[in-house]
Amino acid sequence: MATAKKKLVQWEPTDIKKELLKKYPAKVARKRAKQILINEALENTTPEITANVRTIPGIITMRGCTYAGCKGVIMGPTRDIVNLVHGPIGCSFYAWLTRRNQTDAGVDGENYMTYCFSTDMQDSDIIFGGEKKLAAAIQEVYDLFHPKAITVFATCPVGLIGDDIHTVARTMKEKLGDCNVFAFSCEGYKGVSQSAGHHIANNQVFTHMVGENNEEKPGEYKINLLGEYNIGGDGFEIDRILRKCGITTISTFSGNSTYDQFASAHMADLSCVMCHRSINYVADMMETKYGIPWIKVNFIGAKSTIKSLRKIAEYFGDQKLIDRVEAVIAEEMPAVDAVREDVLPRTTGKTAMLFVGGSRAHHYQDLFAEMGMKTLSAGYEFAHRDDYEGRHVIPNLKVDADSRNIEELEVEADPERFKPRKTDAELKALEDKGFKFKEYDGIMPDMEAGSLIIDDLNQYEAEKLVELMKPDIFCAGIKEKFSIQKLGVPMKQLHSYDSGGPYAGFKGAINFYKEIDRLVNSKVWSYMKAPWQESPELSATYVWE
Ligand code: CFM
Repeated sequence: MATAKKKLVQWEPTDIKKELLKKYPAKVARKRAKQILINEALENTTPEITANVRTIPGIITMRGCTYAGCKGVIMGPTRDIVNLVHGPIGCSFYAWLTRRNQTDAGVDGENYMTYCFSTDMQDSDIIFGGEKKLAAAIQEVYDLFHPKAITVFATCPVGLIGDDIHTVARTMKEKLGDCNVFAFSCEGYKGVSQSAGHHIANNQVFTHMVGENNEEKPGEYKINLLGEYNIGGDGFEIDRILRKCGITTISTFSGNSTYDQFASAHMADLSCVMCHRSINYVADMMETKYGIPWIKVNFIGAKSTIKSLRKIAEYFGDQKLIDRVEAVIAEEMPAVDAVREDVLPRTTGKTAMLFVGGSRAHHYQDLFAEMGMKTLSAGYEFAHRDDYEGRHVIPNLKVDADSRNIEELEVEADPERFKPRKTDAELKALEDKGFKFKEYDGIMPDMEAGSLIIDDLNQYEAEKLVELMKPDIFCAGIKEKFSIQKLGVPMKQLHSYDSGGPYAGFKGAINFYKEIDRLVNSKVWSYMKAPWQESPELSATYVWE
C-alpha cells in the first residue's frame, strides 16, 4: 500500500487524463477527452460532459444494448407477464435470470421469471420472415400459461428483416381476447446503449398498461416507487420500511411487479423516482396525463433513506405519517449506527472508484461516504448529461440523430381521469419550504473538485486508472470483475451485487458496511502481483505508434 499512497500524491488529475488518452490515435483521443472530465463543481462551474453518444468502434465498452435496457431492465423484473423474445436464442438465454432481480410469487403464485421464452429464430426465418413463427409462439404461450399479458421484444435481426411485430401483437390480442399483447421495437442497435431501451419500454408500458385498472386501491399515502428493480432484494427491504411507516405502494416499476401494479399506477398520489435514468419518462407522463407529482428519492445509504422517507411524509403533510416515519427511523438507526461505528476505524480514509450504469455510480457514493471512504473517480456507462450535471440541463441537451430515433410520446391531460393531487397553493407552500418536485442533482456537483468523472469507461482505461491511482476498491460489473481482481484490487459488482444484497434501506446499509469492510481489509489482495509489479519493463506499442 505504500506505493499506492505514493502514486496518489504523484499523479495530478490532469496527468492521469493525459495518461489515459496517450495511447489513442489523435481522433479518438479528441473524442474521449470530452468524456473524461476533472470535476470543478465546487467552484460552481459544473463542466459540460459529452454523454449518451456512440461508443467509438473498437473500444471495449462496458455498455449493453437497447434490447437489454428494455427487456432485461424495465420488463425483466415483472413476474406475471410473459416476456417473449423474438430473435435468435442467445438474446433470450443471456437475458435469462442474470440480473438478480428477485421475485416473491405471492399468494397467486404466478411467476414466469424462471422461464426463458424465445421464438428461436433460424436462418430460414431470417430469409422468409418470422411473423408467422411469432404468432404461433404467442398462441403457444397463451395455451400453456394463459397469462394476463404477453410482451414481444425485437432483437437486431427482427428490425433488419422488417418483421411487423406490432401488427402481429395487435392481431393476437384481438384473437385471444383476454390477454394484453403488445411489442417493443427495442432492437439492440436502436440506440447508443441500453438507455434507449429504457425509453422505449417506458413508452409502451405507459401506452399499453398504465390506466387499465381504475379500481380504487385500499390504503393510505399511496405512492408509486419508480426505478427500483429489486436487485439482490433491495425492493423487499424498501417495501418493509415503507410498510412499517404505513405508506402504501400502489406500484413498483418494476421490481417484483405484477401486471395489475402497472395497470393501477395512475391511482397513486405521488411518484417516487429512485433510478431516474431509467424511468423519468413514465414519471413525467403520469404527471401530465393523471396529475401525479413526482419527486426524486434514494434509498441507497441510511442518510439518504431517512431523507427520502421524510420527503414522502412532508409531501403528504399528515402529522400521523410524519410521527410514524420518525418512530421508524428512531427504531432502525441504532443497529445501523452500531455497525457503522464498528467498521469506521477500518474503512475511514479508504478510496473507491465506481463505474456503474446510469445512477448507481452516484447513489452508492452516499454509502461510501457514510463509511468515511472517498470516491476518487466515478462515471456512468450510458447516462445522459442531466445525470452528470443535474436535471436543469435538459432543455440544453443536443438532440442528435441517435436520440431522435427514439419516439417522444405526446401526452395530454386525461379528460376524465386527470386529478391534481394538491392545489397550486399547497404545491407552492411546499416549494417555498424548499421541497423540490421533478428535480435531481447530477453526480458532478456532489463530487469533490479534482475527482475524475469519466463517461463510458472502457476496459483499457479501467486498467490504466487502477494502475495509476490504486483505489482500495473498484465497483463495476461482471465484465470488469476479473481483470480488476487480477490487478490486485478488490472488486465489488454493483449491478448484481455478486451474491450479496440487499444494500438499500437500513438493513441494506448494514450489509454494505460489513461487505466493504471485509473487501477493503482483506489481506488476500496484497499477495496478488499485478503485471506492472512483476515485470515493470513490460511494454507494447500500437500499430499507429
Ligand atoms: Fe437504473 Fe438500475 Fe442503474 Fe439501470 Fe442497469 Fe441495474 Fe445499473 Mo446494471 S435501471 S440505470 S440499466 S439503477 S441493470 S438496476 S445496475 S446498469 S446503475
